[in-house]
Amino acid sequence: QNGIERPQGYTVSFHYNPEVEQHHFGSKHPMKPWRLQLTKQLVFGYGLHYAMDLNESLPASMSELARFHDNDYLNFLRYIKSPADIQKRHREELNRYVFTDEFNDCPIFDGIWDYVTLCTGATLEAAHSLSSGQSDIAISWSGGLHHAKKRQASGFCYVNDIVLAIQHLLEKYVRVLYIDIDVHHGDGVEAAFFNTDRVMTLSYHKYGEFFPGTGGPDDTGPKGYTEPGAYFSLNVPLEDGIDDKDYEWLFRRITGKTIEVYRPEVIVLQCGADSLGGDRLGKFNLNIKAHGKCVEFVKSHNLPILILGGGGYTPRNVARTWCHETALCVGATLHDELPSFIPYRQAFEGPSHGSGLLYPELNIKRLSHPKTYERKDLETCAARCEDQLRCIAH
Ligand code: V1S
Ligand code: CA
Ligand code: ZN
Repeated sequence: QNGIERPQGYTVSFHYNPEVEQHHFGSKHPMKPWRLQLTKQLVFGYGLHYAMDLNESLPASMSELARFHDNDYLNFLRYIKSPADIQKRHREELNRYVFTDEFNDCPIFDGIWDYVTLCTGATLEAAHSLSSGQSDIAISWSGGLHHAKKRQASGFCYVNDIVLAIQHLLEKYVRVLYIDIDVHHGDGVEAAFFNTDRVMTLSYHKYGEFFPGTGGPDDTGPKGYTEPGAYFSLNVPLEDGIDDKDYEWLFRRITGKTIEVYRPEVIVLQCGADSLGGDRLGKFNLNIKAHGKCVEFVKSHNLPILILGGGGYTPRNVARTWCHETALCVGATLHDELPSFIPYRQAFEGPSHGSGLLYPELNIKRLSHPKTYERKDLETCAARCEDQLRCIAH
């Protein structure tokens, strides 16, 4: 079994459906579902599947999706059949629900309903695995689609699997902490639980002339300060070029304090890999190990964790990151040389010049964005978050 053993004392489950990987948003679109195939190939190539319960999940049902989403919106996604359909029918609905232009964030593509129901099905199954006590850490890399709203697609996300999973977890747990390390603000999740203190949302993201434009320092929840959700939305807006050392320092300080003050019973961690250096859309400079340190830190609190994917637009780096984080979940140490027998091994190359792997290792280092902040900005940011957390301490 390649030296990979089952973790002792806790169970990790892995939820996926290989059909998801076959869908295409379009050649110019940054979202590439085949990054999930690369991830799975690495996970299996390293033998990590021996250390987890593997679950090929079913699509989510209409009634499961309707627990958050509007029926008319779901029916639109369900019955729009192909891009050709768009030309003939649905023009009015299209503008209402997904907008349209040449570089559309949320295009209609073949099999869109299968895609959204399969992504959501994997996350819901993972949430159920936690709530039923079957696993202690449940992983769904096709989930983490944090921008989708009740009746509108946004930022490559059509159905908000995270909101649906948290709704399920709330049937068992009193307090759910949602942490989001995608480079974008987790606006859809924040909005869905804005008015409750049973879900605390904590998002780290780039802020300022960057999609979706929300998640500023004053975005802390409803402004009537006696309302239940007041102060339970915590946002950490960051500048371009944040590096490993600074991000780790900030993440440990703010997340540690949040867990101490909020005392969640379960944690949902969105691990968007667009916060890595070298990402096609992101602006941060994190390396794979630093991204993984966030997973390790959350895991060290010994609470049930739902681990989700999200953004990540340089597929070879996304696969490396999520494989490394799967290994952290099961407690395995991986050798740095990529397994030699994985299919499409050349997909792990960088922009290559000639034959042979340019980046044959798991832990490649990529720095690409100039740093545009100073240490004192981070101190101010951390202090402001701690002030906010004092408002909910009881
Ligand atoms: N940044 C960025 C970006 N790039 C694109 C894009 C590029 C090419 C295409 F063919 C289609 C779209 N869209 C955006 C962003 C949306 C980012 C979504 C991130 C999702 C996530 O990682 O957080 C979770 C999965 N959209 C915009 O910036 C909006 C526009 C304002 C500019 C781009 N055009 C295409 C739409 C309007
Ligand atoms: Ca985020
Ligand atoms: Zn993102």
